[in-house]
Amino acid sequence: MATPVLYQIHYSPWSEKARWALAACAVAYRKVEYLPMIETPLLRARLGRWTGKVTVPALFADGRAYADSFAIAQWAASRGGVVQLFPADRKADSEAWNVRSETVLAHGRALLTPRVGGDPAAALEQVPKGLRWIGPLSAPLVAFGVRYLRDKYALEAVGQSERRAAIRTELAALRTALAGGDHLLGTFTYADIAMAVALQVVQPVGDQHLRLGSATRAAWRDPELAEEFADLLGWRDRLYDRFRRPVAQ
Ligand SMILES: N[C@@H](CCC(=O)N[C@@H](CS)C(=O)NCC(=O)O)C(=O)O
Repeated sequence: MATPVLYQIHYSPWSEKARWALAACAVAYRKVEYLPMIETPLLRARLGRWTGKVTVPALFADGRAYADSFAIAQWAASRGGVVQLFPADRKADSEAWNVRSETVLAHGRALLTPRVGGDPAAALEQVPKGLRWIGPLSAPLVAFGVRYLRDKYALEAVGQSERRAAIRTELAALRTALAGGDHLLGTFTYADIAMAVALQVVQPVGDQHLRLGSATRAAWRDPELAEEFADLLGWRDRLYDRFRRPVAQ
């Protein structure tokens, strides 16, 4: 079998959900870092999708494309491995936790994008290393990127306090379901991965697990939510330390 190829954005939580699932199932793959906006036509061509939204992660494996983190995780699980990421009798629960994860991430993206764009140091860190030579053109490029995300994901359609309230609802459900325990479905599963990674938009996990520029790291933290959900951040950190292993490539 040809090596699967994962188009990803290294700092994006959606890509991290896919990478964690692939690693948990010990699937080896090659990563391709995707440049939003600039490489959209390339990704469209590879996916054969000329209309509608295209996003990463996208995995190309077995002659097929899996263009969503959840589909990628399910494909990884179908490859076998020692952990059972999707217990057969908990299908609806796995799906429901992924929906909660997507809700947190979507609202989180809308909260953090203006923080990143509004901080010159964080904005500069968004420019890929290979493009840093553009120097003073970085600021307008990042401002363009923020507008692109604002329009593509309707970031201003809902107010900030409503977004925080929506995140609170999901995280309160997580707290209740965990009830001080380690796992949502009894053992380590994709439900844990989905919710642990969603907490990235509350406060990023440590650099040993996901490297971020220091200004980016600060901008991704939502002080209000981080304080309120410190217990869940502790759960997330423990889960990472125990279960997030890099895959041999
Ligand atoms: N539901 C999708 C969402 C993926 C998503 O929103 N990806 C964003 C990550 S920041 C993306 O591709 N952004 C770059 C772009 O939109 O061009 C998944 O789970 O894979």
